[in-house]
Amino acid sequence: MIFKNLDKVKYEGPSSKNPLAFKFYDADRVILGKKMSEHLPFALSWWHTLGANGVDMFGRGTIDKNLGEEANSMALAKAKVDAGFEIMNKLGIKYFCFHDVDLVPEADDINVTNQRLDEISDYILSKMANTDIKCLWGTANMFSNPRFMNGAGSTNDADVYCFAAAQVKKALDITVKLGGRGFVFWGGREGYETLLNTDVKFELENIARLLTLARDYGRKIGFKGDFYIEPKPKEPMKHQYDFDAATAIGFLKEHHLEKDFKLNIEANHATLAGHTFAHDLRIASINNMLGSIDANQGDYLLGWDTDEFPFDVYEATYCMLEVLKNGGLTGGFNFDAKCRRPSNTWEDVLEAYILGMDTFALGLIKASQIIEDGRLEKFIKDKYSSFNEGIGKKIVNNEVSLEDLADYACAKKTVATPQSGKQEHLESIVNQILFGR
Ligand code: XUL
Ligand code: CO
Repeated sequence: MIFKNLDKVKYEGPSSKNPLAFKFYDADRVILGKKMSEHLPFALSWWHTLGANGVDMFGRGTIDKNLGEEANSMALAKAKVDAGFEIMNKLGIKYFCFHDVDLVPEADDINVTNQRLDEISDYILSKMANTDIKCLWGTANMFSNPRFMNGAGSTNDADVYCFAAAQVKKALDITVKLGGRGFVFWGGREGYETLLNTDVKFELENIARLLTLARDYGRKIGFKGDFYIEPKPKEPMKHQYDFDAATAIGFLKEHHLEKDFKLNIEANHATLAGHTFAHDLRIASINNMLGSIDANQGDYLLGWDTDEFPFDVYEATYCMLEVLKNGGLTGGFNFDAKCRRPSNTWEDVLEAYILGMDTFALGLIKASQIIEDGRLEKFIKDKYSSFNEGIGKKIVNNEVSLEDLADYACAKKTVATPQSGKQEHLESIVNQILFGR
């Protein structure tokens, strides 16, 4: 056990000074007719929480996460399961997400890795049996092993393509075995550095083939959940094919995958693409493809994926506004986030989760207040009201030709500038709701 003296992290309210208590996340509190815990199906990320040890390009790890076991051993893999379930139980987190090779050490022979995956998934199932903890999603790591240096679905090497397929097959088997809600494809190596050595059209078609084969296999073995693409514009590659939500949606529609696939939107990926987090959520949502969220945040001064635990309440509020308007998520909120390198204790990990969960609880509370207040929604509705009658109504009903519109404009001779966009007025309402109550 990691936290011997801690039973459960409890809700103590905004004035509590206990670092190991929730200040805002009150699982049973009802917001807009649903419990907070139902609005916010939080998930633990196996890789950051049980794997990441603070290593960066310039230095070794700062926290020992070997839990008293030998590195790269099955004993450590099992100890991680115990630690993961302890952390989830203590925080009241009901879901977890994993890559295949987060769960077990990868062997040279893929058959040995697969046996290890069978063994560890049996162990995870036995742990799940005594709890209400479930799997949010699984994925195949097709970016760490050197064989994927030229891509996985986009590789030039047909044998490597088969290894990608074998990993996807096994990761799907394990995800289905653990009852996962979803299955993620994050194309970390699906991209390129230079056109001088790349056939972009061929690579995109081969990626689509792999996704189609995965979809067909998943449905064949009874996977009922959603497949997800997780867009990211760059890092590790210079150009990544799943640049952002709009690009991934276009790709999925082109290859007739939009019924089986949704998107897993990550905050820090959206901002790397030059968007706000809320923008990518909105684009996914209006296409009925907002499936799940990787809840983290980036740093405005750094141009890479810092995967910080979210503390920005504005961002969380705008995120939850999109989620509420979307009618919730079929997936959940996975903290694809890690502690800063100098935060090098298990207690820091626990506090980081408390921070993230409290931030999203605040986001939910404030987004629900914005909806109940109604001023923002009314403003937007009124803004487009010229399309409710007259020529506007005819336009949205597709009853007019371009000549009709030109005749209308010429008959009017001139037009006044439209009404004010009132951005500052609206921002002031948001601040009033965030801080005035
Ligand atoms: C990488 C990233 C991944 C995916 C799953 O930036 O976000 O951890 O979430 O492969
Ligand atoms: Co992610």
